[in-house]
Amino acid sequence: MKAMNRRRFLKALGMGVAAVAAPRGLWAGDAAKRRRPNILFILIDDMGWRDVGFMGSKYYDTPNIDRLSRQGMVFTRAYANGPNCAPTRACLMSGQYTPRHGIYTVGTSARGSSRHRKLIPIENRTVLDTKVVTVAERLKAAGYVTASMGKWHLGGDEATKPTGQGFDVNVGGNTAGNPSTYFSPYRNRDLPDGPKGEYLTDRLTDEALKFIEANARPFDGAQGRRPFFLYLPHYAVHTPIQAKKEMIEKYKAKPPDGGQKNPAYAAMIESTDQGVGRIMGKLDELKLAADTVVIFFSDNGGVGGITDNSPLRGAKGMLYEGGIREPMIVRWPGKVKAGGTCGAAVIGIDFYPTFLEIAGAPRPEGQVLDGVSLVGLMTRGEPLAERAIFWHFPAYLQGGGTTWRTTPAGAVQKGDLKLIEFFEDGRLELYNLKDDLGEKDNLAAKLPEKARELHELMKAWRKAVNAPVPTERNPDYDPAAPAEKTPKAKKKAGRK
Ligand SMILES: [Ca+2]
Repeated sequence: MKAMNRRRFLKALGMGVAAVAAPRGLWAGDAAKRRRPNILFILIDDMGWRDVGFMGSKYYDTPNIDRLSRQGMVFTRAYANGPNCAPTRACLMSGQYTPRHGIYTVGTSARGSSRHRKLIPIENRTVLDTKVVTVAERLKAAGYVTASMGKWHLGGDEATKPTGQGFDVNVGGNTAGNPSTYFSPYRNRDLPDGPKGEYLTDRLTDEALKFIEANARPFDGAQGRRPFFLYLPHYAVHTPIQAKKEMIEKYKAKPPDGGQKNPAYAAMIESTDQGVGRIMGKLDELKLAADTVVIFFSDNGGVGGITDNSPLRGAKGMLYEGGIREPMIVRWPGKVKAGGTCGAAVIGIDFYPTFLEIAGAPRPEGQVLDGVSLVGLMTRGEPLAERAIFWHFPAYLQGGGTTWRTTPAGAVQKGDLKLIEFFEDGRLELYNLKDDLGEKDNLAAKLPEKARELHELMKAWRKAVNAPVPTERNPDYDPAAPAEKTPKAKKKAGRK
């Protein structure tokens, strides 16, 4: 892909170079165009599916996010494109599955001890190519004011930071996958320090409030109004687990909810929740709530050992549901049913075409978008066309109390069924998520035809998107090598 011209590449795949579509239905005409809503995309880092009150946590207090969930629609089957940070973000920004941009994981794909790796993993990219037309670039071209506030994780030089990839404003985003510290001084070259001891989550909220105020322009006739796209990828609730002291004390006194019992992590969630509350309050105060689509989402599953994703199996770093299923809310007053729930399978790459439709913006010329717009589903309850969704993770991730969180793997989900293929030995696991949300009962041997059908589907998809599967044996591999020591593995796992 790197060495090949993009157009030729797409053409070779028969995926076509889409014609530039005219702005779509919602906002045809100048008057209507002035009513295009703002888009506020709140992305939490490492927040698990059940790490919020509205998804059933009895330990974490999230009254503001819970209120947002009642004012909007909750998606119960929303997926991240990756089981960890960078791939999910690259997919959100590009609208493309991981094999198209090559960001499969965080850092190197060869993590953990080489003696334990049977295969040479596929090389990973860590920077989103500037040739990719990001969703921010499309929205900016369509007249939106764009800002990214928080973690970027897709590049750190001038060309590849948010300001090089379509954002007018960047607060704190670069290559960093986590803050050095949550308390000022931050040691972040893209975020001027605040007063000593200022808390990062509060600071990002303050910056978001300032941006919203500065861009709260009224409808102004012929000039039109410039709506905003505010991408708010909080560093929270990623490690280091650091929170405000007084809030930690509150959770120390609270009974745990299963494996949800870490007071400092709970306090990080509560600070994030307070931020959401303050921002919603600002939208109300400025009378912008009706003109702002708010999306709440997370980038991967909750971290094993820090939180508890049950009833889902697994955690961050795995293709089991606990690694990829996310809490998700869409609030759009008057358009999306308040208090609604949607069980359709949706995934990160769907946001790009969704935002374009909301903005009436054309799709990028010559760039495949792998997702589908959710506007019809959200606003009119129109079911999505039947489709399969895919994950491709040809990399190793160590840690989590065992040697591996995952070895190289791929997954496909269609209807109620999900198939995972582990590339080291070709092992297949088939689950029926409707009957077995916890992925306890591997049906691959019981339903071989179904397993085969999904496997063929996944192989055809891999061919179509040119997804490389690792096959080369690793000469360092030693089946007799002792397992990694758990404490070290855990420490490493927590870092990314
Ligand atoms: Ca993450």
